[in-house]
Amino acid sequence: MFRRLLPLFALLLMAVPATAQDRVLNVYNWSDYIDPEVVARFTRETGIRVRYDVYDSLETLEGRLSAGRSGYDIVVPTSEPTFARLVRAGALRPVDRAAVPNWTNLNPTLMQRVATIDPGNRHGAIYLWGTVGLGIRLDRVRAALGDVPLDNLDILLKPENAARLAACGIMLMDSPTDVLPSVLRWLGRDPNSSATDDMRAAERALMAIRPHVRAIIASSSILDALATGEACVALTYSGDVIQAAARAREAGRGVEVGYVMPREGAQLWFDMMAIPADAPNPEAAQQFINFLLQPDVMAAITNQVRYPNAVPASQPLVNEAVRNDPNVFPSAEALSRSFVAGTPPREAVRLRTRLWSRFKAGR
Ligand code: N2P
Repeated sequence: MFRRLLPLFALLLMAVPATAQDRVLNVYNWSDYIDPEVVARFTRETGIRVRYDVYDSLETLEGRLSAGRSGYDIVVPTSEPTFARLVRAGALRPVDRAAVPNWTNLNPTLMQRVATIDPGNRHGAIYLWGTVGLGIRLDRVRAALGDVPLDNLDILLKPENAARLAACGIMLMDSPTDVLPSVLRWLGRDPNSSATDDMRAAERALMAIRPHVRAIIASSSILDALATGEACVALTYSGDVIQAAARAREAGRGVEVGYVMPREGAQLWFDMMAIPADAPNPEAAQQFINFLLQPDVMAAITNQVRYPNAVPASQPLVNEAVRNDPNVFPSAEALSRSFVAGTPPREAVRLRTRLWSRFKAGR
């Protein structure tokens, strides 16, 4: 009897997926940075379950990854500084292009830009990109500041403006990595400088507005505060502001949010899909990257989170309102004034972190 059943057992074993772990993909991505339906579709099509965790600053991501053994299969660091550091440290696994045929959908010009820190684009593909700027409550800022141009960081960084807007609610995302370059640029200095003199100037500028700042908080909380109207002026990521504006409109409570891409030159960033060297399930990670690089999938993501992607064939599938929004897709002219942050050396990072602690503490 047992003998006769053996072949049946063998068949049953073959039908069951190799191991439970093979069927789970561990993703660590930014908050509010994907269309949840896309993740559900990946599971439907592949049978791979997705465990999805989020972070909302590069500092948090780096802290989590620097310990090693994060257990993640997919991470989404910004090209500089985080992705660059991970590549240099050998902490990422080269992507097997044969397993990612949709790689050819990527915009070669954009990929060329990130090849400077990842020669040959071996370790990552651009997921989404965007700028750093201000989310503002248009009517309130207009009322407080009068008829001044609302297209640059003077709104936030000129102490007399900050004083007028204090009651209305000023916030900054809690990330020296993604805030200091814009402050330096506004000061007319090199956004990537670590020179003592430049650091002092940035600290003076931040300290001068500190009494007027209501909160220095995670970018995800800034998104919420903009959507509810609790923040009147907030320095954060472009698409987060545009998502907040949409949420505010839907809520119908008269909160009107606009995005300001700094005229003096906005910080431009690229977020990379990458696989940690010790990922438990690199095959599933590659399947996920390949899945995301489909034009219709990327269009769904851009439509949901209001960040541009790097798959040109997705463009016709992006909603017209999103496609024509110059805050989502900056003009060539705005891009020509933008800058990309670099990768400061370790000692400079320490200086910046200390500066930031003093700024947060207000002394
Ligand atoms: C999404 C944050 C955008 C990523 N909430 C910034 N690189």
